[in-house]
Formats: sequence, C-alpha cells, structure tokens
Amino acid sequence: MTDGMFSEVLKTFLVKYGKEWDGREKHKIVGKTPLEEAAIIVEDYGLPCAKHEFVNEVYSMFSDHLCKVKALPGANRLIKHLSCHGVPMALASNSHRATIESKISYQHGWKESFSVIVGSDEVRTGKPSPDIFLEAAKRLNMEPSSSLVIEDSVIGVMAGKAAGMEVVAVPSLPKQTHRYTSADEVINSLLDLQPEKWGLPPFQDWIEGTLPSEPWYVGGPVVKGLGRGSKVLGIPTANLSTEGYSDVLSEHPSGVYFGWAGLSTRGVYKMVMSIGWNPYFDNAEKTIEPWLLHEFDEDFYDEELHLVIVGYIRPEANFPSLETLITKIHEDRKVAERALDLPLYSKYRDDPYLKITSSKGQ
Ligand code: ADP
Ligand code: RBF
Ligand code: MG
Repeated sequence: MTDGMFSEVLKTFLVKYGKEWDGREKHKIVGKTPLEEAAIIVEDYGLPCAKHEFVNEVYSMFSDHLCKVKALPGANRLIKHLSCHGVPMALASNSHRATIESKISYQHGWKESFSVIVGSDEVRTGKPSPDIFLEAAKRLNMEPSSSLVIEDSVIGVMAGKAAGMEVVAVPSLPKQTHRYTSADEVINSLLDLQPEKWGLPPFQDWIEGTLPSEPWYVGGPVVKGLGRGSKVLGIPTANLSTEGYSDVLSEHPSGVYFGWAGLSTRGVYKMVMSIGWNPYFDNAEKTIEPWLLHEFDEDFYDEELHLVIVGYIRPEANFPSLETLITKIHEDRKVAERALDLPLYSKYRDDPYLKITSSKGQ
C-alpha cells in the first residue's frame, strides 16, 4: 500500500497516540507486507500496541478510504490496452488479498482484466522473496522467464528479479531512480512504458510524437522562477506557483506537456512546458515552466496566466550538456507547434478558461 491515502490514514492513526507522522518514514515501508509495515512503525514510534493490533486498526480505517484511491497516471490506459490484446495479467501484491480485492473493486474494469490475484497472505513469504510472482506465473500458466513485472517498490523489483522475470520499475517516490538499479528499466510513469520492448503489442494512441489526454487546467499569476530560463537557456518560462495544485499535479506525472496559454491582457498562444524537478539542474522544488511560443517585447510577471494542457510529449530527462538540453527543448517546441494545428488539439484554443476576465484564479 504505497499510495498517499495510506499516509493520510497513518497520520490520523498516530495522532491518537500523540505522535506525528513523519513523511520521511515513507521509503521504509514502500512495498512491505502489512505486518512488516506494522513492525517498523510500532518500533520507530514506540507505540504501545502489538503489530497485529496495528494492522487491524489501521486497515479497518484504511478500508473506508479505498474508494477514494485514484489509479496511477496511465494505469487505466495500460490495463485496457493489454486486456484488449488478450495479454494475461496478474496482480501480485504484498497487501492481503482482501485489501487488494476491495481496492480494485472501485476501479472500473480492473477486476475483469486481472485473471489472477495473489496477496502476501497466500504465499509463505512476501516480497522480496520471489514466491508471490512465482505463484502468479503458475496460476497464469506462464513461464517466469517470459513474464514482465511492473513494480513501484525496490522490494518488488528484487522479488521480480529473484523470480527470473523481466522487471520495469516505476518508482512511486520522486528522485529515487538510483535505488532501482537491479530493474531492467526504470521509467518515470506508466505513460512511458513501451510494451514492444518486452514483446507486447505497442500502444497505438501516440499522434505525431504526442500522447493526447483529457484537457486539464492550471492557472494563476506568473511568479519569479530561479532566473535561469532566459539567462542560461535562452528559453524564458513563465513560472506558475504550484501552490493549490498538488492534486492536479499528482494526477499527472512530471514531464513535458503542451497546450494553450491565455494571458489576461494579451491573448492566447501555443505553449510547451515542463513540470518537475528539472533533472539537469536537480531542483529541490517541483516547478511548472510554460514556454509561450510567441515573441514578447516585455516581461509579464504577476499577470494572470491560464493553461489548458492537452497532451504529453516525454518524461523530464537529464542531459550530458546544456546544449543538448536546449536542442531537446527546441525539438519539443516543434512537436508542440505542429501538433497544436491538428483539429484534435486546435479546438481547445477556444476553451473559455483561456479568455480571462478580471476575476482571479480559476
Ligand atoms: P524566471 O526564472 O523568473 O521564470 P525566466 O528567465 O524563465 O525567469 O523568464 C521568464 C519570464 O520572461 C516570464 O515570467 C515572462 O515575464 C517573460 N517572458 C517573455 N517572453 C516569454 C515567453 N515567450 N514565454 C514565457 N515567458 C516569457
Ligand atoms: N529541464 C530538465 O532538466 N530536463 C528536461 O528534460 C527539461 N525539459 C524541458 C522542456 C521544455 C519544453 C521546457 C520549457 C523546459 C524544460 N526543462 C527541462 C526545464 C528547464 O530546465 C527550465 O525551464 C529551466 O531550468 C528554467 O528554470
Ligand atoms: Mg522561468
């Protein structure tokens, strides 16, 4: 159980014991079985309860929240794709089977797509032991060596490799790639999975280098960034505050996106942007950096900027040099400029959200 909702429940639970949940504990429990989680937290916080009491209480609180757990970005797309192509799928988790079943019951179409579910209570030892994955392959009637594991936790990657399977890691916490070196590939989000690399049917929803999405919206006054865009890269980015957008941002992985930008007194422009930690600069803060594809003859700090984001281009990446980063951003610009002329994307130019009147914010 590695989602944000679980952290919320833990926080509430610990308050009862006069303790405060320290988000830094998160990496210790990612991928663990419920009893292992309990052992770590009971010990670290010196809680006056037994492990199984912790599990009972926390999981009964948690079950009320399962309906609110959102699928990871790209999960529905991937599951639909694989099940349409008749690829057999198993859900193998260190959670208990009952938790897995009730958790997926709220996700449309998932139950039908997974022909096998294996929880840690159904095998002798949980991940990092390979048991869960071996049992899943056995029930699917598949060879471990021709199975692909998709994992978010380091423990799960170890289990998959120990089972003799290929493993793609999608780390659930940012800036953790270095901990996943035993995976066959580490990707930033499920949007970046290339099934054909693993002998599976390729996605067919990319259009001219872009992945369309339902439009999503962010806006606010243009704030000062780190002063790098124009100075270091020759590419100005009109930064938006991420405050108030944590929900929207957690629904969308960091990466390079594009769409339309409305500036209160000026008009509507094509836009390409990055959201994330800018790996080349290794920023401590996540930033939203839209580059408006238009020459302005002045700055427009504090002006109201509204964005309609209509598609995805690529994950944020690190680059061997500043020039290669700049070249890539100019490539992104071309991809976005061309794509935004397609009817699929150009229609959003007229979205009312872009016509900003005097009112502030959304
Ligand atoms: P900062 O680090 O403060 O964001 P930048 O060097 O990235 O500084 O410059 C961004 C500023 O440049 C924007 O806030 C805006 O006022 C101005 N600007 C001028 N032209 C553009 C453009 N085409 N796209 C984005 N911002 C622009
Ligand atoms: N920064 C990175 O470190 N890696 C990237 O892959 C990356 N891609 C970008 C793509 C676009 C379209 C834009 C506008 C910026 C991108 N940047 C990237 C962000 C750039 O580092 C940032 O705008 C500057 O650091 C200015 O703060
Ligand atoms: Mg900027």
